[in-house]
Formats: sequence, C-alpha cells, structure tokens
Amino acid sequence: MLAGAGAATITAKAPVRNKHNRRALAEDVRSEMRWAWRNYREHAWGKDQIRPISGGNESFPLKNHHLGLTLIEALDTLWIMGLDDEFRDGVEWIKANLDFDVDGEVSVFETSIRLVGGLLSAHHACGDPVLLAKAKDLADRLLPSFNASPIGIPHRFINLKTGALRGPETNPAETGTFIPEFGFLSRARGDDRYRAAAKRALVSMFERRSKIGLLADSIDCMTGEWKSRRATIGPPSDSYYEYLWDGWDLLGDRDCLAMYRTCTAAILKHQPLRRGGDLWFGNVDFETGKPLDTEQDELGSFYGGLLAQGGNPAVGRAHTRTWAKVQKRYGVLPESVDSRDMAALSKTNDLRPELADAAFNHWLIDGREEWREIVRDHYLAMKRWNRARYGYADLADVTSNPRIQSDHCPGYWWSEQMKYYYLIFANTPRVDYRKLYLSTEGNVLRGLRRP
Ligand code: DMJ
Repeated sequence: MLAGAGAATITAKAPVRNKHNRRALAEDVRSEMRWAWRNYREHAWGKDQIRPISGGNESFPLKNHHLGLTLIEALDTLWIMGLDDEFRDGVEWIKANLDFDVDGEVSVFETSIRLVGGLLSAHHACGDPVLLAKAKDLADRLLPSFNASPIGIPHRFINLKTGALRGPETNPAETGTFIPEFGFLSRARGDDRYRAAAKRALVSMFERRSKIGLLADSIDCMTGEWKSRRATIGPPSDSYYEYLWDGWDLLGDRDCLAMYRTCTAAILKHQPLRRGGDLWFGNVDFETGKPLDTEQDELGSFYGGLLAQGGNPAVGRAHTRTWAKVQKRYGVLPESVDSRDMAALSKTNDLRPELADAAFNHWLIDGREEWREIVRDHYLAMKRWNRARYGYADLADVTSNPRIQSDHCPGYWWSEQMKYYYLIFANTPRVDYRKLYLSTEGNVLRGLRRP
C-alpha cells in the first residue's frame, strides 16, 4: 500500500519551545494511541500483532499460538497516558486468558524483554498480584535455558512446555538482556534465582572479551567459543551494553557498573569513526580493532543516549546528532546506512524507536530543546508515512515517494516510541521523571506514580 494516501496529514511542525504546542503534540500522540488501540481491540483482540493494512493478525514470539503480545506491550503506555479503561480491559484479558503452558518454542530474549517486562511494568503501574504471578510463571519457563549451560549463557530458543532447547550459537544481546526484568522479579518475589542467572550470563560474556576489551557478536553458549570476529555496538550486541549500565542503574550492582566502564572504554578507544562533523561507531575486528565495514545499523542509534547516561554526554550527543542528520535526509530512518555518505544500505523501516529513545534519554539528562525537536520530527514523519488503515505499519522502502508500507506492526511500537513521544511532551504527574527507569523495550520498572 502507498503511504500518505488516506492517512491523516500534518500541515505544520509545532515549535516545541511553546508549551501549548507541546501539549498539543502530547494530546495528538495520546489520541493516535487510543485510535490504534481501538483498531486492535476491534480487529485483533488477544492476538499478538495486528496487521495494520489488512486488519488481519500474526503471532509472535510463538509460531502458531497467540499470547496477546501487543496488549502486554501496550499496558504501561496506556496507563501513563491515563487511558485507564483501555488499561483495565487489557489487564482483564490477561487474567481471563493468558496461559503460557503451550507446546511451542520462543526466543528467550524476546520473550523476556517483551512479555516478562511488559507484565512487570503493568504490575508496577497497578500493583495487581496476578500480573506478577504471570511474569514469574513465564520466567520459570525461561530459566532452564540458563541452567543448561555450563557457562550460564542461555540457548536462544526454548519450548515453553517441555523446556526443549535450541540455538546454542548466540550473541551478546541474547546473552545479557535480562538483568532488570529478572532482578525486579527477584526483588518482588524474594527469590534471587532470576537475578543470579541473569548476572552470571552477563559476567560470563564479559570474561570472554578480547585482550583489547571487545566482544565479538557470535558465541557458542555451551563452550564459550567465539563464532565470529566482529565487534559492534549495533545488533546483535546492542542491549548487552545497555543492560550493563541498567544493572547498576536499576539494581545498584557495582560489578555491572565496572563492566560497563571497561566495555565502554574499549569501545571509545577502538570503534569511533569520525567523518567531517559526524561521529559513528564502526564494526571492527574484536581482537585487533581493524575496521571491517562501513555499515551503520539503525538499531545502533540508541547508543548516544546510553553514552550520555553512562557519563560520556559529549560523545553521546555527537553520535545522536549524526543520526538526526540521517533523519533529516530520509524523514523515516532506513534500517541501515553507509557511514561514508549516509546512503541507505537497507531501505526498509521496521517502525524503529531507537533514535527517539536516545533523544529522550539525552533530554532527561540535559533538558535541551534540540532533543524534543528530534523526537517531534520522528513522530511527525512516522505519522505521515507509517499510518495505515488499522494502525501503524513498517515501510518497505523509505526512499520511494510516496513511501511503500508493509502489513506489519511490531509489538515494541506500543511499548516504546509512543511512550517516549508522550513522556517528552506531556509532563505527566503519573511519572517521576527523576526516578524513571525504562528497559530496553521501554517498559517502566521504576518511577510510576499512582494517582
Ligand atoms: C526492541 O525490541 C528493543 O529495543 C531491543 O533491544 C532491540 N530493538 C527493538 C526495537 O527496534
């Protein structure tokens, strides 16, 4: 389907300096969320993902069974926006229908960040014990993947019913993106097994870093043998670094802080790639630091915000501004670009939140208007090009005019960018912005204020 045709058009960009315009933007985001939710409610209720062009649906992370992924991802966003009837409706669905005892295989990483995290953030919002119990049930089904490995690194896939494992060849993100969710659960249940498993996996990966301090991006979880030579801050390593910092931020774990600092020092030494005024982080050989290619994945655009959180704000700002230039060129970001000239190497757009995530994190730290402007541009371009008949859609090509949409809306859309947009414009009393902790999936595990 061609985007733009039939979609609501934005006629002017609101200056974000002006309080009234910020309020209008926040209201607009909230009303888009409510509109998308109503479509989901009407056409795909309880399904994992709505197909935004046809109104059909598709399952994820199970192949042929739905777990209500979208509604679980959406819950804390609805709550923050004060869409309380919608929030309650979602919680009621979970209580009446959600059952993880399914003979099917899921990604351990995706299931934890989206479903365990979504249930925990909803529990943080309303305190309902059933949500915590469901999160525990699910985490119990994921835990054997950690325990099966002599080095504590989980397999990539597990069967929710039988515990059968698959995918010993894994990577930093799928090894180390567990500690906030599992740590939160351990605290809430008074049971340290979850946090300890997540921590062991983080440390086990860290101990395998090269002499120059870098991690490659593929490893055998049973032997600890590296299966690649490529070090990257993009996928499939990205959130490993994020969760080193988060282990410190959310749980006060000093080992995580020390590991974050060690990894960051190595990255800042070997991976920066300066071109004109731009700052990228190159993909390099993990033992020699030799550059491997010039591709920059959009998923890596979160990294500037993380650097700012971790105490390197100037470098972080330079990287986020570089990605903001890519946004200026394309409107909606392509999945990857060439660092030499910003040419799109992969022209699709999977409704990604990372640049808005980074800008939001910068704004929480220094309050500069430029971050709100980047987020506003991100939102308006998405509204212009990704809005389809029943919701928001991926783009098949960000360089065509008009853009071409694909019939897919990822679950993280409900949990991530809609939340960042709203929070940066709304100044809602439901959130303590100084305490706010957001997981890699945008789930709030600290800082919600009940009215
Ligand atoms: C999200 O599921 C999470 O942010 C994850 O860490 C990687 N990126 C996707 C969204 O692009």
